[in-house]
Amino acid sequence: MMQIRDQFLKTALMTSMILCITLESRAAQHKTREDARPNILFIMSDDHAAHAVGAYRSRLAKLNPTPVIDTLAQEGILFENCFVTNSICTPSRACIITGQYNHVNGAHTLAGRIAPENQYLAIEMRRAGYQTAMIGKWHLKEEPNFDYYKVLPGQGSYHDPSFKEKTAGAWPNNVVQMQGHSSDCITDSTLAWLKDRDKTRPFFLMHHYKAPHDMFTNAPRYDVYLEDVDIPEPESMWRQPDFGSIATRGHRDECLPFIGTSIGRRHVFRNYTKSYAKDPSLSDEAAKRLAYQVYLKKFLRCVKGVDDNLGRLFDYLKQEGIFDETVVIYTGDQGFMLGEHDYMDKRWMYDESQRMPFLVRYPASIRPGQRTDAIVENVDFGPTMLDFAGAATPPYMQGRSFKSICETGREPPNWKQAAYYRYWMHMAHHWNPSHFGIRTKDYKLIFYYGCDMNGGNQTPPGWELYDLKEDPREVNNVYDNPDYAETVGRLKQQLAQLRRRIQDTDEDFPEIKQVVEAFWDYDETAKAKAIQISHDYAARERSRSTRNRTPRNRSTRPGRKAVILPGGYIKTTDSKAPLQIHAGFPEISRTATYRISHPGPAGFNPDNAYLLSGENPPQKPHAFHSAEDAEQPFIVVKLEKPGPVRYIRIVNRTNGFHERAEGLTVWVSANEQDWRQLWQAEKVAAEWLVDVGEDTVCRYIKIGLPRRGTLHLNKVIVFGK
Ligand SMILES: [Ca+2]
Repeated sequence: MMQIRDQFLKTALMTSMILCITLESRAAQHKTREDARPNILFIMSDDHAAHAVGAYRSRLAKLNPTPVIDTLAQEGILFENCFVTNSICTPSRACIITGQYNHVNGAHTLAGRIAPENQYLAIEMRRAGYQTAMIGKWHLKEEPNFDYYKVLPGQGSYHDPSFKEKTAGAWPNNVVQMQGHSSDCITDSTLAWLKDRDKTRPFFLMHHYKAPHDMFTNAPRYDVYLEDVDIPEPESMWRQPDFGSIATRGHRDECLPFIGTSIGRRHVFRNYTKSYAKDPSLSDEAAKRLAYQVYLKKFLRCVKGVDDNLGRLFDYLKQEGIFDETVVIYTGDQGFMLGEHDYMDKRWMYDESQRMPFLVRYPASIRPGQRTDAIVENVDFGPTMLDFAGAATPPYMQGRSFKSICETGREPPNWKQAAYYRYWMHMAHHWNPSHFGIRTKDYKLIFYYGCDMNGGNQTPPGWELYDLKEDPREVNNVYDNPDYAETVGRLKQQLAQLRRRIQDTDEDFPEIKQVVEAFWDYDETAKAKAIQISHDYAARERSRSTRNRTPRNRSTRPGRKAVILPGGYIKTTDSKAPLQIHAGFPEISRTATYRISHPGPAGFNPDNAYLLSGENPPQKPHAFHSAEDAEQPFIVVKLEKPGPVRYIRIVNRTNGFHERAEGLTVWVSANEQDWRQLWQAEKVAAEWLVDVGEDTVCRYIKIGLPRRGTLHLNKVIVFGK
């Protein structure tokens, strides 16, 4: 018995000793591994296209725009084929933080948002033992799920920006203000956080600039940068005989004036001569040249501010001795057209807009001076950074780590040979039709299905194929060339498979699905239908442009400057348009004034003054754009005197953009203090008629704009007595 007990004790002792040793060695191992893990610094700017990074050797490289960023390529690896899956801000950021494509993470458009519990990359990094921080432009609308954050609200301001800071109270009222240019302020904020961080643990830091997003404002020290320099022009701004298709040009080019924001005067509504080359005596060619020069210089001055600030940031990391212990990544949230094809802005699947700059420096495992043509997508960023942190890719992420490509320059077995692309915001803002497509190393196949999410506002569906080896500038669409028939067939098949694999099959968008199916094979019937859609679209837009240009309209617009009265009320622009009548009640809002809760460049421009006037807003198809991130956006209409109000007509733009009406509400008040809610929109519509009912005497009418998403109000008309 004693022997057995001794044996038991001995065994127990041995077991616990082994256990102790195991635990100890695990702890030691863990400590060593944790200490050895690199910091991860993910730097992203906004709209900084790869061809505006010197290391990408484009026509702009000779200007030496980014000497600091270029050192990452000299000392690390540069990705030549890194692609965004949806070339616009919020959707790209959503892909990065979730590791999922937009049809899965739900952020199809600028209105998208990612809830804290879905900010997987930050969550997984924290789980892996990293301290996490997000500083700068965020644009995912919900509170960042990081240990520390200091983020711009929405797009943020270039000058004296405010931020929401984790340590300054509860979201969303935790606002702090800084003085100076946003690129300087964001860098200062990151340096402050770095100095203050827990130095016993590795960090994962997302450092995001607002620059060089448009509505450019550079820091004053860059005012003279490139002043006397002639910025090289892209050849395709002038010459590209076989570029595009019926989808982007219309049948026999009839839609050229109505698709894609232009540099020159091509696009009747949206072109940059209107901002930067207004002199009507300039020839078309001179106006285009001038607008291009002005635009590019403004853009590059903001780029320079980013690059210089990164010099400051890298110097700090070197001083602290952690530059070599940090995986430093530089990227932009998407690419950007800089005059190529006479286009400006992102959204397109053409290379300049689809390609993201992507450079990584980590001398411990990445050899200097490498370049790779491996195809990687923004959904792969999260898995790659987690891999550097020693963490596995969670199963719900659709991307895959390319850490081994960074380290070896070679693609692992079964690495992707194609990138998927999809743009949803049909004809919004910059007049780009919705499309999807596939990009391999050799070819690009684009399908413009051309409708909004409800199948509306159709533009002509069409296909484009570019042979990238023969035609890297994408100026010869060879879709209809019989020599490429086999390639077209193969790529279509590959595209369909890819869509199935990543589950982008439009089950939630039956109207789109119908259009896709009808125009997939693009036989003679489909072609004829596309021509008819082209005629219809061109006629629609031609009539709109003629309306906007008639001398009658001009003469009835005496002043383009809105008059702002005390209390922030805006006097509407005078109008000679006849007053409207509804059900026997005349329009009584023409003499009213109004105020908006978020005045400023983003929420207010002189066009808004037409909201109550009976005139159509010039140039822009909407009078009021509810800021997508505003906390409480609303408009108050103040009638000239109190009186019975019977109907309110609210006109929405509904220009095909997937608008939302969730939260659109109308209240009335006699004194601007006690509000009575009258009505709430159930769904998006071109316009709403609110039946106020009888016996409603009021002076103030408040229209609360959607809290989620955006809505473009064109007009508010109040009928009463
Ligand atoms: Ca962007």
